[in-house]
Amino acid sequence: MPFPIRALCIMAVASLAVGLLLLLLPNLAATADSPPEIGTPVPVAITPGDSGAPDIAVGPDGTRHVVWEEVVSTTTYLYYAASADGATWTVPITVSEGDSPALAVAADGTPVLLFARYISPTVNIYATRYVSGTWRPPQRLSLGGNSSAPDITVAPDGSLFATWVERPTGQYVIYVARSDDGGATWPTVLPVVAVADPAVLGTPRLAAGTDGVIHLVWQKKDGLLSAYDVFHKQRDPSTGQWDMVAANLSESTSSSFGPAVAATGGRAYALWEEKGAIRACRGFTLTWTSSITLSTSGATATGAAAAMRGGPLYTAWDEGTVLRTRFGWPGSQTSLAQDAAGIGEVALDVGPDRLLHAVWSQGAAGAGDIYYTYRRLAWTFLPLVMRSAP
Ligand SMILES: [Ca+2]
Repeated sequence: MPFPIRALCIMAVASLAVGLLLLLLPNLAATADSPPEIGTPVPVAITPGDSGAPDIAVGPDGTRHVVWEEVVSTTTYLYYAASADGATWTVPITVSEGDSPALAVAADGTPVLLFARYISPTVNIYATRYVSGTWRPPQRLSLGGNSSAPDITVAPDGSLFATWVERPTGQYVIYVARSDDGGATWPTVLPVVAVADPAVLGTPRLAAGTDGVIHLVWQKKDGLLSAYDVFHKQRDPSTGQWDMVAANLSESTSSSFGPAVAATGGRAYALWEEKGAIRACRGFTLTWTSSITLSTSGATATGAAAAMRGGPLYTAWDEGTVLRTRFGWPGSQTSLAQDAAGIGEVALDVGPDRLLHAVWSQGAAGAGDIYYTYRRLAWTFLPLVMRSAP
Protein backbone atom coordinates (compact mmCIF):
# COMPACT_ATOMS: atom_id res chain seq x y z
CA MET A 1 0.00 0.00 0.00
CA PRO A 2 2.52 2.65 -1.11
CA PHE A 3 0.11 5.57 -1.43
CA PRO A 4 -1.31 5.79 2.16
CA ILE A 5 2.20 5.32 3.63
CA ARG A 6 3.51 8.19 1.53
CA ALA A 7 0.61 10.41 2.61
CA LEU A 8 1.25 9.51 6.23
CA CYS A 9 4.91 10.41 5.84
CA ILE A 10 4.05 13.80 4.34
CA MET A 11 1.64 14.49 7.20
CA ALA A 12 4.26 13.53 9.79
CA VAL A 13 6.90 15.75 8.20
CA ALA A 14 4.44 18.62 7.91
CA SER A 15 3.38 18.46 11.56
CA LEU A 16 7.01 18.16 12.61
CA ALA A 17 7.82 21.29 10.59
CA VAL A 18 4.91 23.21 12.15
CA GLY A 19 6.04 22.08 15.61
CA LEU A 20 9.59 23.25 14.95
CA LEU A 21 8.34 26.59 13.69
CA LEU A 22 6.24 27.08 16.84
CA LEU A 23 9.28 26.21 18.96
CA LEU A 24 11.45 28.71 17.09
CA LEU A 25 8.98 31.61 16.90
CA PRO A 26 9.34 32.96 20.46
CA ASN A 27 13.14 32.96 20.11
CA LEU A 28 12.97 34.76 16.78
CA ALA A 29 10.73 37.43 18.28
CA ALA A 30 13.14 37.93 21.19
CA THR A 31 16.10 38.27 18.83
CA ALA A 32 14.28 40.80 16.69
CA ASP A 33 13.63 43.01 19.71
CA SER A 34 17.14 42.88 21.17
CA PRO A 35 19.24 46.04 20.79
CA PRO A 36 22.31 46.16 18.56
CA GLU A 37 25.40 44.92 20.32
CA ILE A 38 28.27 47.37 20.80
CA GLY A 39 31.49 45.83 22.01
CA THR A 40 33.40 47.05 25.06
CA PRO A 41 36.18 49.34 23.75
CA VAL A 42 39.65 47.78 23.96
CA PRO A 43 42.98 49.59 23.61
CA VAL A 44 44.83 48.78 20.39
CA ALA A 45 47.99 50.01 22.12
CA ILE A 46 48.79 51.97 25.28
CA THR A 47 51.94 53.93 24.48
CA PRO A 48 53.86 56.74 26.19
CA GLY A 49 53.69 58.93 23.08
CA ASP A 50 50.66 60.85 21.84
CA SER A 51 48.70 58.54 19.53
CA GLY A 52 46.23 59.95 17.00
CA ALA A 53 44.70 60.00 13.51
CA PRO A 54 44.03 56.24 13.33
CA ASP A 55 42.64 54.40 10.33
CA ILE A 56 41.24 50.86 10.16
CA ALA A 57 40.78 48.41 7.30
CA VAL A 58 39.37 44.90 7.67
CA GLY A 59 40.61 42.07 5.47
CA PRO A 60 38.52 39.41 3.71
CA ASP A 61 39.42 36.99 6.55
CA GLY A 62 38.17 39.47 9.18
CA THR A 63 41.64 40.61 10.32
CA ARG A 64 41.54 44.17 11.71
CA HIS A 65 44.49 46.26 10.49
CA VAL A 66 45.07 49.60 12.24
CA VAL A 67 47.61 52.38 11.59
CA TRP A 68 48.03 55.65 13.44
CA GLU A 69 50.33 58.58 14.13
CA GLU A 70 52.65 58.20 17.12
CA VAL A 71 54.60 61.21 18.35
CA VAL A 72 57.96 60.12 19.80
CA SER A 73 59.74 63.16 21.28
CA THR A 74 59.22 65.60 18.39
CA THR A 75 59.01 63.17 15.47
CA THR A 76 55.76 61.71 14.13
CA TYR A 77 55.90 58.03 13.15
CA LEU A 78 53.30 55.67 11.72
CA TYR A 79 52.56 52.65 13.90
CA TYR A 80 50.77 49.47 12.81
CA ALA A 81 48.99 46.74 14.79
CA ALA A 82 46.57 43.98 13.82
CA SER A 83 44.03 41.70 15.47
CA ALA A 84 42.19 38.57 14.38
CA ASP A 85 39.36 39.01 16.89
CA GLY A 86 39.41 42.68 17.97
CA ALA A 87 40.37 41.68 21.52
CA THR A 88 44.06 40.73 21.31
CA TRP A 89 46.36 43.03 19.33
CA THR A 90 49.87 42.54 18.02
CA VAL A 91 52.66 44.65 19.52
CA PRO A 92 52.77 47.83 17.38
CA ILE A 93 55.55 48.14 14.81
CA THR A 94 56.89 51.29 13.17
CA VAL A 95 56.07 51.63 9.48
CA SER A 96 57.87 54.88 8.71
CA GLU A 97 58.23 58.46 9.71
CA GLY A 98 55.15 60.30 8.39
CA ASP A 99 51.59 61.35 9.09
CA SER A 100 48.01 61.32 7.73
CA PRO A 101 47.72 57.52 7.31
CA ALA A 102 45.02 56.08 5.03
CA LEU A 103 44.64 52.29 4.95
CA ALA A 104 42.89 49.76 2.71
CA VAL A 105 43.11 46.00 2.28
CA ALA A 106 43.61 44.69 -1.26
CA ALA A 107 41.47 41.82 -2.54
CA ASP A 108 44.19 39.28 -1.65
CA GLY A 109 44.25 40.49 1.98
CA THR A 110 47.38 42.66 1.71
CA PRO A 111 47.16 45.94 3.68
CA VAL A 112 48.05 48.98 1.56
CA LEU A 113 48.97 52.22 3.31
CA LEU A 114 49.19 55.79 2.01
CA PHE A 115 50.79 58.52 4.07
CA ALA A 116 52.40 61.96 3.86
CA ARG A 117 56.04 62.47 4.70
CA TYR A 118 58.27 65.53 4.76
CA ILE A 119 61.69 64.93 3.29
CA SER A 120 63.34 68.34 2.93
CA PRO A 121 62.22 70.42 1.14
CA THR A 122 58.88 68.77 0.21
CA VAL A 123 55.95 66.83 1.68
CA ASN A 124 55.10 63.95 -0.64
CA ILE A 125 52.56 61.11 -0.58
CA TYR A 126 53.95 57.58 -0.30
CA ALA A 127 52.44 54.11 -0.63
CA THR A 128 53.59 50.89 1.03
CA ARG A 129 52.27 47.33 1.42
CA TYR A 130 52.50 44.84 4.28
CA VAL A 131 53.87 41.66 2.70
CA SER A 132 55.07 38.59 4.63
CA GLY A 133 55.25 40.47 7.92
CA THR A 134 57.15 43.50 6.59
CA TRP A 135 56.17 46.92 5.29
CA ARG A 136 57.80 47.25 1.88
CA PRO A 137 59.99 50.29 1.04
CA PRO A 138 57.54 53.16 0.40
CA GLN A 139 57.18 54.47 -3.14
CA ARG A 140 56.34 58.07 -3.91
CA LEU A 141 52.95 58.69 -5.56
CA SER A 142 52.78 62.50 -5.63
CA LEU A 143 54.51 64.34 -8.43
CA GLY A 144 56.78 66.56 -6.33
CA GLY A 145 54.63 69.53 -5.32
CA ASN A 146 53.88 69.81 -1.58
CA SER A 147 51.12 67.26 -0.94
CA SER A 148 48.69 66.36 1.84
CA ALA A 149 45.56 64.48 2.91
CA PRO A 150 45.88 61.09 1.16
CA ASP A 151 42.99 58.64 0.96
CA ILE A 152 42.58 55.15 -0.56
CA THR A 153 39.71 52.83 -1.50
CA VAL A 154 39.21 49.43 -3.13
CA ALA A 155 36.83 48.97 -6.08
CA PRO A 156 34.72 45.78 -6.36
CA ASP A 157 36.99 44.54 -9.21
CA GLY A 158 39.99 44.75 -6.86
CA SER A 159 41.58 47.86 -8.35
CA LEU A 160 42.83 50.41 -5.81
CA PHE A 161 42.24 54.15 -6.07
CA ALA A 162 44.33 56.71 -4.21
CA THR A 163 43.89 60.47 -3.92
CA TRP A 164 45.69 63.46 -2.41
CA VAL A 165 45.93 67.21 -2.90
CA GLU A 166 49.10 68.67 -4.34
CA ARG A 167 50.38 72.23 -4.63
CA PRO A 168 52.32 72.92 -7.79
CA THR A 169 53.27 76.65 -8.01
CA GLY A 170 50.15 78.82 -8.23
CA GLN A 171 47.70 75.88 -8.12
CA TYR A 172 45.98 73.21 -6.06
CA VAL A 173 45.42 69.88 -7.82
CA ILE A 174 43.58 66.78 -6.59
CA TYR A 175 45.13 63.70 -8.16
CA VAL A 176 43.68 60.21 -8.37
CA ALA A 177 46.04 57.27 -8.91
CA ARG A 178 45.04 53.70 -9.78
CA SER A 179 46.70 50.37 -9.10
CA ASP A 180 45.56 47.17 -10.80
CA ASP A 181 48.06 44.92 -9.03
CA GLY A 182 47.00 45.31 -5.39
CA GLY A 183 49.13 48.39 -4.74
CA ALA A 184 52.45 47.03 -6.10
CA THR A 185 52.53 49.68 -8.85
CA TRP A 186 50.57 52.88 -9.47
CA PRO A 187 51.07 53.57 -13.18
CA THR A 188 48.06 55.87 -13.66
CA VAL A 189 48.03 59.29 -11.97
CA LEU A 190 45.39 61.77 -13.20
CA PRO A 191 44.51 65.33 -12.16
CA VAL A 192 40.75 65.28 -11.45
CA VAL A 193 40.24 68.73 -9.91
CA ALA A 194 42.50 71.79 -10.34
CA VAL A 195 42.17 75.43 -9.27
CA ALA A 196 44.48 78.43 -9.57
CA ASP A 197 45.38 80.83 -6.73
CA PRO A 198 43.72 82.27 -4.72
CA ALA A 199 41.33 79.26 -4.63
CA VAL A 200 42.21 76.44 -2.20
CA LEU A 201 41.45 72.69 -2.33
CA GLY A 202 41.67 70.24 0.58
CA THR A 203 40.87 66.80 2.09
CA PRO A 204 39.90 64.71 -0.94
CA ARG A 205 38.11 61.51 0.14
CA LEU A 206 37.24 58.42 -1.95
CA ALA A 207 34.61 55.69 -1.83
CA ALA A 208 33.82 52.88 -4.27
CA GLY A 209 30.23 51.81 -4.86
CA THR A 210 29.18 48.18 -5.37
CA ASP A 211 28.58 49.25 -9.01
CA GLY A 212 32.28 50.15 -9.41
CA VAL A 213 31.57 53.90 -9.48
CA ILE A 214 34.30 55.84 -7.66
CA HIS A 215 33.06 58.83 -5.65
CA LEU A 216 35.36 61.74 -4.81
CA VAL A 217 34.50 64.53 -2.37
CA TRP A 218 36.67 67.47 -1.32
CA GLN A 219 36.56 70.96 0.15
CA LYS A 220 37.15 74.10 -1.89
CA LYS A 221 37.13 77.81 -1.21
CA ASP A 222 37.48 80.53 -3.81
CA GLY A 223 39.90 82.70 -1.82
CA LEU A 224 41.71 82.85 1.51
CA LEU A 225 38.84 84.80 3.10
CA SER A 226 36.06 82.73 1.50
CA ALA A 227 34.24 79.85 3.21
CA TYR A 228 34.80 76.22 2.18
CA ASP A 229 32.10 74.24 0.40
CA VAL A 230 32.09 70.46 -0.16
CA PHE A 231 32.04 69.15 -3.73
CA HIS A 232 31.57 65.79 -5.47
CA LYS A 233 32.55 64.11 -8.73
CA GLN A 234 32.28 60.46 -9.74
CA ARG A 235 34.09 58.12 -12.12
CA ASP A 236 32.17 55.90 -14.52
CA PRO A 237 33.75 52.41 -14.39
CA SER A 238 32.80 51.58 -17.99
CA THR A 239 34.46 54.65 -19.55
CA GLY A 240 36.97 55.57 -16.84
CA GLN A 241 35.76 59.18 -17.20
CA TRP A 242 35.13 61.55 -14.30
CA ASP A 243 32.16 63.92 -14.26
CA MET A 244 33.04 67.12 -16.12
CA VAL A 245 31.16 69.27 -13.63
CA ALA A 246 31.39 69.05 -9.84
CA ALA A 247 28.29 69.21 -7.63
CA ASN A 248 28.37 71.64 -4.71
CA LEU A 249 26.88 69.52 -1.89
CA SER A 250 26.94 72.01 0.99
CA GLU A 251 26.12 75.23 -0.84
CA SER A 252 26.08 77.36 2.30
CA THR A 253 27.62 80.64 3.41
CA SER A 254 29.22 79.00 6.47
CA SER A 255 32.41 77.01 6.13
CA SER A 256 31.72 73.36 5.19
CA PHE A 257 34.79 71.15 5.47
CA GLY A 258 36.30 67.81 6.56
CA PRO A 259 34.20 65.65 4.22
CA ALA A 260 33.63 61.89 4.41
CA VAL A 261 32.02 59.68 1.77
CA ALA A 262 30.55 56.18 1.50
CA ALA A 263 28.81 54.55 -1.45
CA THR A 264 26.58 51.69 -2.48
CA GLY A 265 25.26 50.85 -5.95
CA GLY A 266 24.01 54.00 -7.70
CA ARG A 267 24.23 56.24 -4.67
CA ALA A 268 26.77 57.96 -2.41
CA TYR A 269 26.48 59.55 1.02
CA ALA A 270 28.57 62.60 1.90
CA LEU A 271 29.15 64.05 5.38
CA TRP A 272 30.97 67.19 6.49
CA GLU A 273 31.38 69.61 9.35
CA GLU A 274 29.57 72.94 9.35
CA LYS A 275 28.96 75.39 12.22
CA GLY A 276 29.98 72.74 14.75
CA ALA A 277 27.50 70.18 13.42
CA ILE A 278 27.80 67.13 11.15
CA ARG A 279 25.78 67.65 7.97
CA ALA A 280 25.03 64.99 5.37
CA CYS A 281 23.27 64.41 2.06
CA ARG A 282 22.92 61.58 -0.44
CA GLY A 283 22.85 61.37 -4.22
CA PHE A 284 24.95 60.85 -7.30
CA THR A 285 26.53 62.95 -10.08
CA LEU A 286 24.59 66.25 -10.07
CA THR A 287 21.51 64.90 -8.25
CA TRP A 288 21.71 65.37 -4.47
CA THR A 289 19.27 65.88 -1.61
CA SER A 290 19.56 69.01 0.48
CA SER A 291 21.63 68.39 3.61
CA ILE A 292 20.40 67.33 7.05
CA THR A 293 22.06 67.40 10.48
CA LEU A 294 23.25 64.07 11.92
CA SER A 295 24.88 65.26 15.18
CA THR A 296 23.13 66.12 18.44
CA SER A 297 21.42 69.50 18.44
CA GLY A 298 23.41 71.93 20.60
CA ALA A 299 26.54 69.74 20.77
CA THR A 300 29.81 70.67 19.08
CA ALA A 301 30.57 67.88 16.64
CA THR A 302 33.60 67.14 14.49
CA GLY A 303 35.41 64.33 12.67
CA ALA A 304 32.77 62.96 10.26
CA ALA A 305 33.27 59.32 9.18
CA ALA A 306 31.21 56.99 6.99
CA ALA A 307 31.46 53.40 5.75
CA MET A 308 29.43 50.75 3.98
CA ARG A 309 30.39 47.56 2.19
CA GLY A 310 27.55 46.35 0.06
CA GLY A 311 25.28 46.85 3.06
CA PRO A 312 23.67 49.67 4.98
CA LEU A 313 25.32 53.00 5.77
CA TYR A 314 27.23 53.58 8.99
CA THR A 315 28.18 57.09 10.07
CA ALA A 316 30.15 58.38 13.08
CA TRP A 317 31.61 61.56 14.55
CA ASP A 318 32.64 62.89 17.95
CA GLU A 319 31.04 65.38 20.29
CA GLY A 320 34.14 66.11 22.41
CA THR A 321 33.70 63.44 25.09
CA VAL A 322 31.46 60.97 23.24
CA LEU A 323 31.54 59.16 19.91
CA ARG A 324 28.18 58.96 18.18
CA THR A 325 27.14 56.58 15.43
CA ARG A 326 24.12 56.11 13.20
CA PHE A 327 23.06 53.07 11.17
CA GLY A 328 21.13 53.55 7.92
CA TRP A 329 19.88 56.84 6.48
CA PRO A 330 19.61 58.89 8.52
CA GLY A 331 19.13 56.22 11.20
CA SER A 332 18.86 56.78 14.93
CA GLN A 333 21.82 57.88 17.01
CA THR A 334 23.70 55.67 19.49
CA SER A 335 26.86 56.36 21.46
CA LEU A 336 29.80 54.18 20.50
CA ALA A 337 32.27 55.13 23.26
CA GLN A 338 32.99 57.97 25.67
CA ASP A 339 35.78 59.50 27.73
CA ALA A 340 35.49 62.67 29.83
CA ALA A 341 39.20 63.36 29.15
CA GLY A 342 38.54 63.61 25.42
CA ILE A 343 37.69 61.35 22.48
CA GLY A 344 37.77 61.83 18.72
CA GLU A 345 39.28 61.10 15.29
CA VAL A 346 36.98 58.12 14.72
CA ALA A 347 37.59 55.96 11.62
CA LEU A 348 35.28 53.18 10.38
CA ASP A 349 35.32 50.11 8.19
CA VAL A 350 32.71 47.43 7.57
CA GLY A 351 34.00 43.86 7.61
CA PRO A 352 33.01 41.00 5.33
CA ASP A 353 30.62 39.91 8.12
CA ARG A 354 28.81 43.31 7.92
CA LEU A 355 30.20 44.10 11.38
CA LEU A 356 31.06 47.78 11.91
CA HIS A 357 34.65 48.23 13.08
CA ALA A 358 35.72 51.54 14.64
CA VAL A 359 39.00 52.99 15.94
CA TRP A 360 39.63 56.36 17.51
CA SER A 361 41.99 58.27 19.82
CA GLN A 362 41.08 58.98 23.41
CA GLY A 363 42.65 60.44 26.54
CA ALA A 364 44.00 63.77 27.71
CA ALA A 365 45.43 66.18 25.11
CA GLY A 366 48.98 65.13 24.22
CA ALA A 367 48.54 61.68 25.81
CA GLY A 368 46.09 59.96 23.47
CA ASP A 369 45.85 56.22 22.88
CA ILE A 370 44.11 54.23 20.15
CA TYR A 371 40.99 52.21 20.95
CA TYR A 372 38.83 49.75 19.02
CA THR A 373 35.28 48.48 19.15
CA TYR A 374 32.65 46.91 16.91
CA ARG A 375 28.91 47.14 16.41
CA ARG A 376 26.87 44.08 15.52
CA LEU A 377 23.38 44.54 14.19
CA ALA A 378 20.34 43.11 15.85
CA TRP A 379 18.44 40.66 13.70
CA THR A 380 15.95 42.39 11.49
CA PHE A 381 13.36 40.49 9.51
CA LEU A 382 12.68 41.49 5.97
CA PRO A 383 9.38 40.49 4.32
CA LEU A 384 9.75 37.11 2.67
CA VAL A 385 9.19 37.45 -1.06
CA MET A 386 7.96 34.29 -2.79
CA ARG A 387 9.22 33.99 -6.33
CA SER A 388 6.44 33.50 -8.85
CA ALA A 389 6.83 30.50 -11.12
CA PRO A 390 8.73 31.30 -14.31
CA1 LIG B 1 49.77 56.86 23.37
